[in-house]
Amino acid sequence: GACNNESRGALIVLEGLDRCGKTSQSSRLVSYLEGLGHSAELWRFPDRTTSVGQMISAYLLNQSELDDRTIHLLFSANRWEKRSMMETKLKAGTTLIVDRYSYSGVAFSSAKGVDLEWCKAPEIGLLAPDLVLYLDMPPEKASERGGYGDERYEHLEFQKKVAQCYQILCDPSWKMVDACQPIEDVQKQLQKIVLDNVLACRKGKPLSLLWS
Ligand code: Z5A
Repeated sequence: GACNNESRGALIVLEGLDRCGKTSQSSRLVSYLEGLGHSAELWRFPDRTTSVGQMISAYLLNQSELDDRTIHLLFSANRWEKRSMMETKLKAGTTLIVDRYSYSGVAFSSAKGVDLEWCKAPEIGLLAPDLVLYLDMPPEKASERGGYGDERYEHLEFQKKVAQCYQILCDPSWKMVDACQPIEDVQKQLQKIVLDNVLACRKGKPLSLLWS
């Protein structure tokens, strides 16, 4: 109802290449918001704790092989299985800081050559983020950071393709932040953008749906 909507939380998504700092920045943002007295939670996709998430995790760890479209739909299903909880939390006033979302889904699958519109289709009807923060970093730099592990997509050549797909996907509403800066400088820039957005959502900005 109107009353709930007036105090809803914000749906804030962090996107970017592997190693750009999403995880570090997301957890700092949650602490920052909690420090200001806002209710906030850290979410991440894939959520490897569900049964769908365990299939995704095995695939990423190269423990299973799946057709490109099959794994794409599993990543999407992993968001769908969390959708109602997401809406409940937002309407109860909790801001969700989400480490990767539908944009990762589309960028990574289309980087393999799967048609972009086909990739977007199963995401239609999920909650649209109020804010997308893109941690911008050249793939070469990201690959130097802490080194890649053994997961499936952690290769420079593939990350370059993913970066190109993100460029196709991004729209003018995305906030691009230079992720090559020191961790505290990136955090300061994110904090200001995030706080403005949280306050706008509290004032009654309506929730909307992907893909619009
Ligand atoms: N994927 C998909 O295909 N489809 C989908 O729908 C979704 C995902 C949702 C798993 O994601 C893979 O799934 C991912 C996309 C695909 N594959 N790839 N690549 P994940 O979330 O589990 O993995 P990740 O996103 O690649 O996480 P990550 O490697 O942990 O990266 P990060 O979270 O962006 O970075 P970080 O852990 O915060 O930082 C990395 C290191 O850099 C660490 O040592 C930090 O201390 C350091 N760091 C961070 N910031 C800085 C700054 N500013 N300066 C210096 N050093 C820094």
